[in-house]
Amino acid sequence: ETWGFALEEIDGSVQYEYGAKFAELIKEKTDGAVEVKLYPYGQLGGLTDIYDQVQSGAVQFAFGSGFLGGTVPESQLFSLNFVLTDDEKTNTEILNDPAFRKNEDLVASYRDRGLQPLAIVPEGWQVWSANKAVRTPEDFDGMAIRTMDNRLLRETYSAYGADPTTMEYGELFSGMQLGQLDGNIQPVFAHQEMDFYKVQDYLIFANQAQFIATFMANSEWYDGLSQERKDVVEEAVVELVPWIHDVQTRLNTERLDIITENSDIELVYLTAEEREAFRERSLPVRDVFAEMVGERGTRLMNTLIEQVEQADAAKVA
Ligand code: 6CS
Repeated sequence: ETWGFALEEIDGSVQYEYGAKFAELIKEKTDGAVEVKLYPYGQLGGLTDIYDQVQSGAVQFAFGSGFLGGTVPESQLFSLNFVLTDDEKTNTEILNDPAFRKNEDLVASYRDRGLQPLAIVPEGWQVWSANKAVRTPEDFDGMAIRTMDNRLLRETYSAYGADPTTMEYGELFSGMQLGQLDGNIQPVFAHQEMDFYKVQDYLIFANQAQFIATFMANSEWYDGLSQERKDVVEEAVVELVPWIHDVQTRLNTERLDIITENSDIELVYLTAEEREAFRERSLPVRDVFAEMVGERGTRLMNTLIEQVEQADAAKVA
């Protein structure tokens, strides 16, 4: 038996590491009866092709992140800025606590589109790149910054004063090289492995959001699995939560060293005060989300916000 797993990223990425470990765990837990075959980004077409293929059952599993907003509008929740805590480990735990990961509203919003959400995978902070040091919303003025294809991100970067531009992942390098784009938003590992840093002068750390992908299955196929197979998938998913957290933090740290060793790119870290100016501008975008997704999605957003508040309060106590 072979299960196909489509990735939005190339060999060596966080999603690839996750997929390879998932394959290893599944093989082990089924005594070799199930093999998971990975399809790294590019093998099955573009990003939306990946979602089409998991929806149609051509592959059993896929990752879905920013571009998934067109397919599962509620998934744009993971594109909201300044919603999570400042601590990546805490965020990973909140998102994968059964209270959120198995939340009825979350599951229903994916299942309505033929998808079963299994895990929520943060892959590191979203870091801006640009050809100037962006420290204020005014610095974004007139900048063509590439966002993944969802309305929430476009609204967010418009609120910051930039000109959001959508482009496929595989076209970004030339888009920046040719000057069609002035800026980009990626976790550090992606700036490195896709060579984006070679055509940009600054990396700007605002800790405004983490890059978050949903690990998901075709729901009809998933429903048809035996309880034993479902348990195997669930066990692997649970084991992978702390495992991928460690991998992503290590990859993002190591790749930042590669970037600074191989280029004279400048690193800019926003102060708390500088971040605040962006945070304020991001708040009205929550209303845009609510308006786009209606009652169910709004309830889900409020659940997440509550859990973040509880985690922050527990930390202070
Ligand atoms: O920016 C993008 O389109 C892609 N970036 C990453 C790090 N993963 C997948 C996503 O589609």
